[in-house]
Amino acid sequence: RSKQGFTVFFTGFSGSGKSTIANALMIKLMEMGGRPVTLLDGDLVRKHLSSELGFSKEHRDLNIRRIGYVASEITKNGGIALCAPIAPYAATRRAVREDIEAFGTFIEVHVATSLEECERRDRKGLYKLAREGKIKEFTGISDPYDVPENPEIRIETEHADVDNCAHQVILKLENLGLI
Ligand code: GGZ
Repeated sequence: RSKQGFTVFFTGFSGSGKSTIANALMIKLMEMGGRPVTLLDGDLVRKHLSSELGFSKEHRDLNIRRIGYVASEITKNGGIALCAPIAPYAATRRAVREDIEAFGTFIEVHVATSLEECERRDRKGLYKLAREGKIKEFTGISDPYDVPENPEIRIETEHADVDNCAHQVILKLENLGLI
């Protein structure tokens, strides 16, 4: 009997490491073979599915609900969906969880890199622009982020390398009998 589908949903600040960990996880899962793995990365979703959207609460919610819908279809068909948007609103994350749990397992992963650390790294220079007011509604600076209260996994990236972070997710998936 083939295994059920599932969605791993990463949430965290810009620059927290969501995409990097999700990519490393995707490679590990693909190497295991068997089931298709789809990565719905924040950047690519914004480009291909949500190009008309900005960063108001309404637009972020629409973006997240679209990601949730695609992930639920993948999950329904027995696949693996990895999502990596900021997803700042707890209520919206809960709605996506409900959409997906109708068909399979939802694993919320809080990439808990602190705002201070994300801003210190500032890989894309966006925090600087946000501080200068050149980017409005920037998550953590001038827009909210609801810290997940009960994620299935919380990753403290300041104490682990990328491979180790991805491995933490693999262990959880094994424990749940999903892989
Ligand atoms: C947050 C923004 C903003 C604002 C542009 N706030 O590090 P990045 O660049 O590549 O990731 C961020 C990405 C956030 O898009 P998401 O689709 O993940 O957000 S949400 O889940 O809230 O819909 C950042 C960039 O877009 N970016 N402006 N104002 N991040």
